[in-house]
Amino acid sequence: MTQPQKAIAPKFFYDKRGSELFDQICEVEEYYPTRTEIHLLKTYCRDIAQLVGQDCLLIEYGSGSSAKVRLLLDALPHLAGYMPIDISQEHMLQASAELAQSYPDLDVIAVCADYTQDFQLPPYSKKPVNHKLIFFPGSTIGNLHPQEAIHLLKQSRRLLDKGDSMLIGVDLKKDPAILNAAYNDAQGVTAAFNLNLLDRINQELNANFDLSHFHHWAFYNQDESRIEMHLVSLKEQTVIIDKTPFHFRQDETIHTENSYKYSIEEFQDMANYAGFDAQQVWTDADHLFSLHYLTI
Ligand code: AVI
Repeated sequence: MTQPQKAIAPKFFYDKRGSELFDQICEVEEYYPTRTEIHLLKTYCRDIAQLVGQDCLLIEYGSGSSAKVRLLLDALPHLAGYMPIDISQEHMLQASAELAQSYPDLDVIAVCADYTQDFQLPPYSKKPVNHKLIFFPGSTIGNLHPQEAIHLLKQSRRLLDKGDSMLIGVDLKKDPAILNAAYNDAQGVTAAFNLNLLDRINQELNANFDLSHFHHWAFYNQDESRIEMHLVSLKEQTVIIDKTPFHFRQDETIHTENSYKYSIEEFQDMANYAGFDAQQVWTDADHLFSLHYLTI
């Protein structure tokens, strides 16, 4: 907030209310990524199962995508275990407990870690593991700058052995009108999700943001191949955060999120650069979203 371009990292969106609003975004008509990725998983889970084979340890980055991981859990034969990795312990333990109820024979090993930072997998020896598969759905990789995305891929590669793989959802470049609509839904759910950040700062950092004096703004930045989300100050104002005043000019913004979009080739090049082989890619008929199967 002290930089010339005020900015807040998008990971701060996801408090309880923010996570609920994100779940609602996934349901709105204009936000195609979730339903398209689910469609791809449903259509190709048998192909994925064949590539992975038996006794797989399924590692998931994040644990919020229970509907998606269930499709894999149902399709993969004789799983060695399921290891969700999430920074939010509370969220992960709840999601893991629900999965353990639905899959009583499944060995669930919940790991509390930040998968964007360097970390090690805990030793796992309960059942023989023939293959490790990292599942990273939702195009969450798009919320990282491309340099950070490469770093995450390299870090993921270090967790794997020869023959192991990564299944990753990546949102595709497309008509900017479709992208702009997806981040400006008519119901205003994305706007509420963006503005919730200010509510969170008010509550957690003793601040006095007036939400009616800020506006949600999302647009596709073609030069950078990314959706940018901002909160725009509708007037000149001063906001106090934990006793420190922050001045806003009229129309000054807080940059809250980038969501990078890639072509299939661009993402494959990035994966290659990070040491993966792009073995298989699936996309929908409208080329909205891609699911990449990478091996090492
Ligand atoms: C989580 N992430 C991939 C979403 C995206 O599309 O970048 C977050 C989001 N922001 C606004 N709508 C959805």
